[in-house]
Amino acid sequence: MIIRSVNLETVCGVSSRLPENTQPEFAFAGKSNVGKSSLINALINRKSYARTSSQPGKTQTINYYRVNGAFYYVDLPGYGYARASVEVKAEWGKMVERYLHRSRMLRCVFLLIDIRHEPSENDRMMYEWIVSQGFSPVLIATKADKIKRSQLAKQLKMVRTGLGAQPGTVLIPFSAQTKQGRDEIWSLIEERLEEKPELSSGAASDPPEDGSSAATP
Ligand SMILES: Nc1nc2c(ncn2[C@@H]2O[C@H](COP(=O)(O)OP(=O)(O)O)[C@@H](O)[C@H]2O)c(=O)[nH]1
Ligand SMILES: [Mg+2]
Repeated sequence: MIIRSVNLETVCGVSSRLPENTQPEFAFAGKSNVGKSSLINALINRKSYARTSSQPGKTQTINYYRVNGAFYYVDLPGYGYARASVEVKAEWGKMVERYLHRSRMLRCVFLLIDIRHEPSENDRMMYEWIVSQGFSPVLIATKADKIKRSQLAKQLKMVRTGLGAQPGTVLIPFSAQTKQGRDEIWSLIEERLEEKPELSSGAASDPPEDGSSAATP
């Protein structure tokens, strides 16, 4: 994929309105430090455009990077800081849920899991949220350079099983260091750009399931 331009176009805080983009979005979800920003940097061919290694407790935002004036990479806030306060965790959940529920232009959600570790309770919850909003997440096993080649198959199986991933779920090992997996992810993005959205009905017009829905503006 040829990257001609990248722009950090929108940064949304907890209470900000989500932008009503008219171009396709590709979202990146996963726990803090799993490598979301590093993956986005690799996909836009920049060393450090998307911020890497943010500090714990930092303000949680949804960042929209517009690429080639044609589509967006959406960096979702990370989860799983043990030290994050209960309020921060609740805010994070609301933001991510609202994003998944509302974004009509969302073409694909990438869920990143560290290839070295068994998926956590939070990872499974994230997986379930994505599925329950009607998407089939593409799994990215990050930091593939940190394991031996001989361990690859075993670790990928652990990620799949640990998440309880549906059969046929795409799982791509990736390394920001060696760029292993980048071409495969690019091809997938190019394919999805050609296709119609995964959700045929407008998710945003769905009535909330109950009064406690987080998806209220
Ligand atoms: N060895 C290695 N380190 C990585 C890789 N991806 C990310 N990291 C490191 O992991 C840390 C967190 O990465 P970051 O992209 O900020 O994670 P984020 O919090 O999910 O956005 C940083 O120190 C990165 O340099 C990778 O593929 N290989
Ligand atoms: Mg980041």
